[in-house]
Amino acid sequence: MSKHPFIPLDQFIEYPIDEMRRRSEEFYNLMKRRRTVRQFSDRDVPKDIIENAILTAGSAPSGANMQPWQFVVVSNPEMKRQIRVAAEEVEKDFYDRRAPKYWLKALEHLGTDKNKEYLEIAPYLIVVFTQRYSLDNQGERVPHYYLSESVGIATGMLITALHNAGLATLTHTPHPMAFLRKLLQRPKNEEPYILLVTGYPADDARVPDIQKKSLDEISVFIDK
Ligand code: IYR
Repeated sequence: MSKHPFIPLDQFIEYPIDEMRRRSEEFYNLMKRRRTVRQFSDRDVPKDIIENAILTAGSAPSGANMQPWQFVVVSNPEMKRQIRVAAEEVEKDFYDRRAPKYWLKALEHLGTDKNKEYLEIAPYLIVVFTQRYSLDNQGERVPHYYLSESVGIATGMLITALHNAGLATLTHTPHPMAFLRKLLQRPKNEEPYILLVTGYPADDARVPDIQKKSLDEISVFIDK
């Protein structure tokens, strides 16, 4: 017998075609309502909803099932303040000096700037870290594989789960992000990947009038 046991796939559900179609439409209709927001309410969100979303993210496929991610959930006001201060420092440098003109031009219609007030206002900041390796029982390094693919998939599932629960998110990628590892005291095998600002949108939140590409633009089908 193999020393790696396999079990039956008894959790797969096959739906009748009509139901598949209905589910695919309903899910699309749900997901296309997701918008990135930059104005958050300070209303609290029950922690167990965040926990369920993280469990969903943690169910993502990953290279060799190494699950090379760590989610640091910050609701502590002082830590949020410190993250805001540090993020605004790097963003100020980005907007005032580092960013080439064409990049700033590409961002213009989104209304972004160096002010990151929402990092203090939103009830949760979920900081996603990649883990480059883990340590086995002997303290030996176990390499992880396909980090950005794995953590990217998990982050997509996290955003989806939070939206499905009725929460808004903003994917924030301050650059450079090393300050997050320091502030959150993460070990040296971890690197910040993305920060998800999470909560309810502000009552008067406004979003840019932007469109998604059509199916024709984003796909090609090589038919039978
Ligand atoms: N990280 C900066 C700039 C920024 C860059 C891109 I590309 C965006 O889609 C949005 C923002 C910021 O957070 O403002």
